[in-house]
Amino acid sequence: MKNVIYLKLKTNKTTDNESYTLSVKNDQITIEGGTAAGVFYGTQTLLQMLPAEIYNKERQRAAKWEVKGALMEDTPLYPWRGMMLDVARYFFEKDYVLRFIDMMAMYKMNTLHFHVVDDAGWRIEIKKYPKLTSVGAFRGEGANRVGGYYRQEDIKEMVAYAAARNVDIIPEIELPAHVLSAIAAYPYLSCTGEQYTVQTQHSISHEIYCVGKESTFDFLQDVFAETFALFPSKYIHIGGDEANYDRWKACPYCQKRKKALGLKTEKELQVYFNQRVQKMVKKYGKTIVGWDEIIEDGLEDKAVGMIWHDQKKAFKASEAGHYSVMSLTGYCYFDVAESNIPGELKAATWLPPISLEKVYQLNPMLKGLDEKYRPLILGASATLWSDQFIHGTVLQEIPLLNENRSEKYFDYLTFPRLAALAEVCWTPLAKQSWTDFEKRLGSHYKRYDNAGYGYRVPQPKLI
Ligand code: TNX
Repeated sequence: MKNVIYLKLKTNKTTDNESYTLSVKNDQITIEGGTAAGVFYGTQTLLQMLPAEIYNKERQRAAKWEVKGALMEDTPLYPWRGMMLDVARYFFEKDYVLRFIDMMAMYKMNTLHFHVVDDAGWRIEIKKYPKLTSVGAFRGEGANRVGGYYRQEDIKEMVAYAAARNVDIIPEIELPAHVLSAIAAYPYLSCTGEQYTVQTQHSISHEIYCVGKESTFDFLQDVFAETFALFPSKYIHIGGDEANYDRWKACPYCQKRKKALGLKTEKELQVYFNQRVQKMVKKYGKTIVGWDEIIEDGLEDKAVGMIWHDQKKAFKASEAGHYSVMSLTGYCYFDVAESNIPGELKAATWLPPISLEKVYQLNPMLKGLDEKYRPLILGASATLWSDQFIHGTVLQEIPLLNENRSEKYFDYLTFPRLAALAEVCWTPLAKQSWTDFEKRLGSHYKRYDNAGYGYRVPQPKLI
């Protein structure tokens, strides 16, 4: 047949099922993938070869649908190409999440880490614990009350939408810290049992789940059961970061537990907590993912550490046989400003700028890491934290946001840094080139313009 586009599954399957071949001839285009994912990635490449206007629903009809002849074989360098969206601190409506999935799919990113629990908000409906959302999803009083959550139906829609674009959504059910929203809803989950309110300012609450009471584990068991019915991912992110042990130290239940287990430190208690959760979710066939705090000490089964503190954590994780995903604060924190040029839009200010070029310099296979650990390095994941958006301080500073277009600002933080991250995760090292990437940036901007995405044009360097 002439003038057709063939989408095919390879008959002789390769081991890498995300790969594809694409051939463009005079009268026929063929995309062949090891799996549907491979075919999908081939179509994304084809879209990029067409004029940028095709990304715009109104302009696409008038565009000249012409593609240059081509023959290519393409395979991703890493299997985990991710982005984290912090919907807990700033509630992103479902439509933005769907749009964000589109933004990822355009770049063949396949993992959305969904930060749905934090001190400032609990975002997913759990039917057995309705207060998690009726109380935990909202903060502030009267006219200042803000928030929102996703009903289970919304989650199903997002998961299906993502799956159709080969994006796996991994929910993060934070524990034991960053959970004031849950504690405000069900005070018995904390050590003191006192009534708290959902966090309205950014700081990390000292209230954490009580590790001494069995009721904490019963609660988590129920939450996981409902969560797993919604998210088919083989992974569950359990947070594990930044636990302050003040409450455990003063809690008779926690101290009794510590003594009974013969543990010396509260840190060991957290390891015990993680181990119990790991066992709990294993029954559902899930592998735990956590911030690098969780992979430091003896977990029974393999886990995935999201390396954020520093590279040494990845070395430790690898030596212990755990997997690593790079979310390093020096490369992957997209809430951080891109330069220190006066007037630069900023979200998080606790870290030095992360320029586009810096993102491009990330190599998940860290320098000095023994080659034998390569299979344990799964890839990279950038974070879009929203803690600075809690009280509108950043909102007022940034003109884009004054028009109540905060989502555009998140686009601005994401693009084109996401393009750099995608290339770092996908393209063979020998073919990565910053100067070449820079030259191609213009074509990315045209696509953003047409798709209606916000983005930041890198500024000249300050001398
Ligand atoms: C650190 S990275 C955090 C988050 C903040 C972020 C702000 C990590 C595991 N925790 O709670 O939102 O910095 O950049």
